[in-house]
Parts: sequence; structure tokens; C-alpha cells
Amino acid sequence: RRDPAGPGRPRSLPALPLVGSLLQLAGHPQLHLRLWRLQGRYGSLYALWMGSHYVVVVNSYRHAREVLLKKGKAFAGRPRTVTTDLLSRGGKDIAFASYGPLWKFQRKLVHAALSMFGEGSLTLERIISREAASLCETLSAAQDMALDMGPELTRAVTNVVCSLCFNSSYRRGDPEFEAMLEYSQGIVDTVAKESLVDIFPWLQIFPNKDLALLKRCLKVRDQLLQQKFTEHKEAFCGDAVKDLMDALLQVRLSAESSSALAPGLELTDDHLLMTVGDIFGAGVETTTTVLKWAVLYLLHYPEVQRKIQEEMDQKIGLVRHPLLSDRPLLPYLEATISEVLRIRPVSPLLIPHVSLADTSIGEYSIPKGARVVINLWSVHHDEKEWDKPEEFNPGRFLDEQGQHIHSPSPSYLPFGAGIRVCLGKVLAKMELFLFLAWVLQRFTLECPQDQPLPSLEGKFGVVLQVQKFRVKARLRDAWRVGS
Ligand code: HEM
Ligand code: PLO
Repeated sequence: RRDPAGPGRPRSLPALPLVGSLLQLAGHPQLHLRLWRLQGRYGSLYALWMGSHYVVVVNSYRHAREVLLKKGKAFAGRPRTVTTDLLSRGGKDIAFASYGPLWKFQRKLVHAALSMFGEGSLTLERIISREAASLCETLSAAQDMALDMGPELTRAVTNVVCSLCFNSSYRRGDPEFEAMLEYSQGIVDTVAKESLVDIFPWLQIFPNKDLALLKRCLKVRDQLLQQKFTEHKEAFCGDAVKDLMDALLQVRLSAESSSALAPGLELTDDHLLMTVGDIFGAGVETTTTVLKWAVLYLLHYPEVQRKIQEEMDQKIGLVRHPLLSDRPLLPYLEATISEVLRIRPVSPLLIPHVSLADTSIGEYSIPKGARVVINLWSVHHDEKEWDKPEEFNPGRFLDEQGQHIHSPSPSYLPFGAGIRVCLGKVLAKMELFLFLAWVLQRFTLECPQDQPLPSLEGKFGVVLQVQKFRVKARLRDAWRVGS
């Protein structure tokens, strides 16, 4: 079975019996950086062994596109791991479910529900703007204080997905929201860490205290999800669909009567719960993380912030609120968002893919069942594709006139691509644009006096986390006079 040098296979890291290539990776918590640097010795496509799992690591966009787009279906599987099985009750969600008819059905359902709730219509814009206004109020009240914006950004984003999923929202200091903040942090800190590292549960390489923490957090999450589910089931009458939860309940009803699902397939309560859990979890953690990265980079690059504000002053002014239809008017803000997503990809290794049949990448043969890790960090920091990749430069996404955004290199996949592409891409982009536009129209974000600029180093995990930092939100002069 262990045939790393099989004919036509990618070059492999040295592998020991049982633990595989663990020795090369242990002691490197920033796994995306370690895998990026290993290219120097092994080339951009290489393999390694995690215990009995054969893992192929892709570091170039050419190979990434082949895996995600050209041969998307052949690589559409997902591995089963101890922690993601706990999170998703054995893959009954979307993100950690392997390829199959139920996964396809769930994806289609959520996609349809998201479109219904407003991608393109005014509903989502209204929900996001309401939260943006409330965020600005909080910032106003905390003016000139050194504020940790983390919880405030999280609440704004959470309320958007909460409205979408459950037709509800949280106020400041709501104990249920505080509980959610805590459990979600615990999950982010522990889940999927072992997709590369814990190979044999019986070797117990994965720290048991992490597993205990994950189980504790999941218990709290499950209670919360179950409560929302029960409330919706009791109130559900079939015609007034108010949110994603209702939409899923309704589709299940009609799927049962119209046999939209093949015989033998069933959308159980667990499937519905885990699907909403995914959208809620992904909806909160990803967008919040990008907003924090954006704020952090604006502290480091005040001239970028100034340019965004100048553009807004010219095109929108101070009298009215920013709207989604302003996106073409604010290319520099859009370019800044693109650059944040490039330089600090939220999902630096995507979620591992699995080959569903014997196949190939480039000239290398890949056996069925191989785990394929796409290193988005490498794709976004490739020196052959990007001029000074570690430099934060929104201008690289603008055309010569500075009027339109475009990627100067195809080596850019912040949301993945192909049949596993992010389901929330449109929603996430709406949120990033509106939240940043609202905040920067009113406030200038600064590093509190006498404090060093916070670190730009991320913390690797299922999302690339930002270290905690404080910000001073100063009301812009025009708003001081006007108010
Ligand atoms: C998957 C990025 C926001 C829902 C993914 C993947 C990436 C990604 C890279 C993995 C693709 C792969 O494994 O090949 C992002 C970024 C976001 C964001 C950068 C924010 C800026 C969201 C939001 C939602 C969402 C707001 C929910 C509404 C999902 C789901 C999947 C996914 C359900 C799993 C898809 C599947 O496995 O079939 N996202 N995402 N994401 N995302 Fe997002
Ligand atoms: C975030 C913590 C939540 O409590 C649970 C959760 C659900 C879905 C996960 C998400 C977490 C992290 C980001 C993920 C998302 C599914 C798709 C998304 C992995 C673990 C990305 C970026 O791929």
C-alpha cells in the first residue's frame, strides 16, 4: 500500500511506518507556511503520508485549476476525520460531506434559498444595512476609546446570518450571543486540525484536551440549533417561508410528496440541522475574519484608507448611505477587499478534497482515495504570478485608469472554484462591501496612541485567524460638524 515512489507519482516526503511524514510537519503550527516552504525541496506538487493516508499537496494555480475545475468531479470527495465527523454528525452537512446525491440536493436547496432571500433582491441589502447602521452607532458610542472591534463585527455579521437562517437577531450583551461567541471560538480552535495530523485515533497524536473542548462546544451549539429547529417546526405552516430553516422544512415536505429524492435517500432532521449549522458557522466565522483582516490592514496602510474615503466622498458624498448599486462607483474599495482576500486567504488550505477515482494532476498519476490539499497561500503568494506578493497593494487589482477591478493573475481563488466552490460567495461580497463602506464613510480607523501596530501574522486553523487588536474609531470631521 505504501508506494510513494509508484510509477508517475508526485515526489514524496520521507515517510516512516505508522506516523508517515509527521516528523516533517510536527512543531510547525503554521501548516500553510510549512507546506509552502517545502516546495523549495520537493517542487510545487508533492505527496506525503499521514499515517495510512496518502496526501497530495498542490501549490500552483495550474494544478489547483485542474483539480477544482477541469477534473472537479473526480476530486469532489471529502475525507472523513474524527473532528469533522463530530461537527457534522458523520458528514450530514454540506462542507464536510463527501460527494453524493444527498450532498448535491442539500447544496441545491441552500443555493435556491439564498437566492430567494435576496441575492439580487433588496432583502439582504436591507438586513445588512440595518446591521451596518447599528455597528456605526456602537462605534460612535465608543468613540476615541481603544476598542476591540472583534465582538462588534461578529455581532453584526452574526445578525445577518441569524436573520437569514432563523429570522432572529441578537442585541449587545445577549447571553445567547455570548455563549455562541465562546463555543464557536472553541470549534475554530479545534476542528479539522487533524485532517493532516491525527491519523490514527489510537495513536492519540491529536491532543485529547482539544477533543474534549470540541465536544463541550458542540454540546452548546447543538442545544442552540435544536432549540431553533423545534421553534420553527412548531410554528411552521407551510406557506409563509420566513428564513432558511423554514425553506428547508418546506422543501423536505415537498420532496417527500414529489419524490425529488431517489428511493432510499432521506433528508433527516440531522441533515437539516447540520446544513443550517454549516451556513451559520461559515456565515459568521469567514466574513468576520475577513473584516478583521481588512481593518488591520487599514491600520497599517492609512494611505489606502484615505484613498477609499476620498473615492467615497467624491462618488457618494455624506448625505446618503452606501448602497450595493454603488459597487461599480467604488473600484478602489472593491480592489482593497480583493487584496485582503489575496494576502490573507481565510481558508488557506481550503477543505481537503478526495479523489473519487484513479486520475491525474499534470503528468502525475493520483490514486483513488488520495487526499488533495490545495495550498491557497502558495497560490496567492507565487512570485512568478504576483509582483512582491507580501506587499499589500490594492492598486494591483485596478486597470490603468483605476476604474475597473480585475485580477492581474489567474492565480487567485479566494472562494475556491468548481463544484465545491463557496456557497456564500455572493453574500460574503455584499457584506464585506456594505460593512466597510458604512464604517469608512463615517469613521477613520487608527491604532490607539502609544501602541505598536498589531501583528499581521495569522494563526492557522480551519480559518486563518487574526490576533486580537484594538482600534480607535474617530468620527470624521464632516460628521462631527453635521451631527
Ligand atoms: C466552502 C471561502 C464565506 C458557505 C468554502 C471554501 C472556501 C470558502 C475557500 C472551500 C472550497 C473547497 O473546499 O474547494 C469563503 C470566503 C468567505 C466565505 C473567503 C468570506 C469572505 C461564506 C459564507 C457562507 C459560506 C458567508 C454561507 C452563507 C460555504 C459552504 C462551503 C464553503 C457551505 C462548503 C461547500 C462544499 O463543500 O460544497 N468557502 N467562504 N462561505 N463555504 Fe465559504
Ligand atoms: C466555524 C465554527 C462554527 O462553529 C462551525 C463551522 C461550520 C462550518 C465551517 C466553519 C466552522 C469554518 C469555515 C468553513 C465552514 C464550512 C466552509 C468554510 C470550513 C468550523 C470554509 C472557509 O471552507
